[in-house]
Amino acid sequence: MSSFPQLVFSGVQPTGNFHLGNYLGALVKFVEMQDRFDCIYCVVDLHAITVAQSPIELRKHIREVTAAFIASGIDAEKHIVFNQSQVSEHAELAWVFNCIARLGWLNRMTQFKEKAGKDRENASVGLYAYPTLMAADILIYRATHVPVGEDQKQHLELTRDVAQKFNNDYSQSIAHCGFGDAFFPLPEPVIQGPATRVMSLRDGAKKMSKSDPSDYSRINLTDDADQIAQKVRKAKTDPDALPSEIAGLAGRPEADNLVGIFAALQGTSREDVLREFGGKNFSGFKSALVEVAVTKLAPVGAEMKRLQSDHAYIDGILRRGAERASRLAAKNMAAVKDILGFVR
Ligand code: AQP
Repeated sequence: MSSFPQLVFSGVQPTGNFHLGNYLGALVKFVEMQDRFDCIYCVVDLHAITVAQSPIELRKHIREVTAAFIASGIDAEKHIVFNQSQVSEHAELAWVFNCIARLGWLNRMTQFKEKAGKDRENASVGLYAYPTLMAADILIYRATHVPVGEDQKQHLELTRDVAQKFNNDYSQSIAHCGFGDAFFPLPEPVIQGPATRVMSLRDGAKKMSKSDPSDYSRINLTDDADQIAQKVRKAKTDPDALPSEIAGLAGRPEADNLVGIFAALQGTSREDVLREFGGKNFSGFKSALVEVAVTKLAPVGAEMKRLQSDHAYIDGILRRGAERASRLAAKNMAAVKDILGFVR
């Protein structure tokens, strides 16, 4: 298959309660990858409206996520940071992909089943078609690498299926238009590290999530030192001491989760954490976890709060990023139209 220049794309929804799972599962990797790749990081506001949003809150959350990107260390001069709705080619390519993807593929998506719940008939068409828009977000830039949390793995597989089917269905036209044997790369998910699936602090079987009604289930990036300390101290655990080996975490989801969070925040492995805390009880471990969490997160949260109130600064980043993204997206969309046989 043709080779493609390496390019990173990922997105975060502006749906409020930006939490530790989003930070460790996505943002930390966004920052790491920016030294090695050209990167495009997107605030995916079109995805946010697949469920009801208040316009005032949505505007606030778009700025909040952008501020989180910058406060975490993403360089918006070197890389591209923008919000999805400012680049119309995302929605345009999503329509093309709605005509490529099969109903059977979308029917298998577990995120739709979870989010639609029992009231499936009342879910929006947008929520159902979410994965084809996500495929368009990535493929409109012909991106090759996508850093995400574990929960997005299935959507990434669908993105690869869409790219592969487009390349197959239009192979002759792709060659005729001068793009060799494939127009779209098959993007690689980048799901690595000790915290690819951070769990709720109240229930080790549930993912830490923005929409959990209990604020004690998650650490928000904007929580101050006291709130972080309270949430860690109240986090659910079991009565046993911490094990010295990874195998000892089996069947102990809450302990496993806190060890993973500690390792990710400290930049070490779970093995190292257990080497230090194996045999000790949770109260000492939680105190150490509070210390590392406050040291790591409180400065990011404070900077995020400062930046998000500077609307002119944040909106300027998004506008300039959108101009740069639009140039890339327009070129690729024009090629897709030629491949499909549209007259332009
Ligand atoms: N708990 C998590 N652990 C690790 N990574 C996670 N991500 C989300 N939750 C966790 C990753 O964060 C990135 C941005 O996610 P998103 O904004 O697309 O939202 P989401 O996955 O819908 O986030 P939530 O918290 O799970 O929201 P709700 O409650 O609405 O379902 C993605 O890379 C995601 O993998």
